[in-house]
Amino acid sequence: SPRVFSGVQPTGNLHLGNYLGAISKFVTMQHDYPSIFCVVDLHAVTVPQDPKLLKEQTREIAAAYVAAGIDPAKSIIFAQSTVSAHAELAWILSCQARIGWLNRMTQFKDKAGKDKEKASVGLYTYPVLMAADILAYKATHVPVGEDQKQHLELARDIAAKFNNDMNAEDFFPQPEPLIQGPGTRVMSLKDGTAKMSKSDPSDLSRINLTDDADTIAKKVKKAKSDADVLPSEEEGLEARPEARNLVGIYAALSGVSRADVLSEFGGQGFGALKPRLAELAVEKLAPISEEMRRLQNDRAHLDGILMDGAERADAIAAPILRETKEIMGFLVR
Ligand code: AQP
Repeated sequence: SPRVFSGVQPTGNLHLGNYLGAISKFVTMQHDYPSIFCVVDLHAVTVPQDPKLLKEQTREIAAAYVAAGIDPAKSIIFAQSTVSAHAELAWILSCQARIGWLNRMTQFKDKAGKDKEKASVGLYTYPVLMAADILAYKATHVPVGEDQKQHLELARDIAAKFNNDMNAEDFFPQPEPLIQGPGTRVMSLKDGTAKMSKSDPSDLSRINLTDDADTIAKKVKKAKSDADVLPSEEEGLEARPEARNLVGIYAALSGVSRADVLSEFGGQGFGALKPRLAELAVEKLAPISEEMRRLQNDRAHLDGILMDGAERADAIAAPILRETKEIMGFLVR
């Protein structure tokens, strides 16, 4: 039976890319499928985190989920480390995944830096934990940004290898990535060839979900663009990464395609697009950031959502883990 699973890391600086590529999709998908949305704190610690901040950042993602419109009574919201099946299944699946497969993962290459020998083992096996996150619930649909496509393919390979090698036909389903629309790869506002990212040192490179209206307007105004007018056809954006990005953001925020945006703004310059984009971004994001602030002041309420979610998540994952252990030949308790 269909089930949605996805997650966001509690690493601070939650931004427009995370919203358009992931969280906004969660909000719409929860109406069509039983859904599980995780705050992936085990993934966050693959690079050093300040323990004092991690709890707050975990609550921040939970607040963003709820503020964006995920209904915690309907969908499950919880923190990854509170359900032990993730870590346990990750070990079992790490014995299925091949070193050669992991060596091809581009995110590791990007995040490990120059001296790969100094990266944590966790950063290297990150995609195996991600496969465990999904397969622990036998999730079938995984809404993610474009950057996670390769990891999803790996999860599919791991599931297939487990089913095949353990003679457990169709035990794990093939999880399907859902990567659709103009918001699946939002680029930096300062460089149209770099992904908008939490770790970019320049705050002007991204719109944070916690930015107020003035800050959002300022960042859009200062966003890199070019001197040309906008084309009337999408092909005209091909060699213009900044223009393509701003048009894409406008399209994603208003729920239309790039072509639709160009049919409105083609022939006009950024002087016309940018103020409208700023208005739209404020209109969509300001209510979310306001609600996030309100929720973050009510820690007991947020923790209640996360603990209730953990129980409901565990109730789904525990029997699947147990069956996995039986397939492996482990004695089960
Ligand atoms: N720029 C983006 N455009 C569209 N989707 C994006 N996502 C991330 N960046 C963009 C999607 O957001 C979800 C959660 O991401 P994550 O918390 O796992 O972190 P990440 O992908 O590592 O995010 P960042 O912001 O890019 O962080 P750093 O700076 O650490 O690399 C995922 O579905 C992701 O695809």
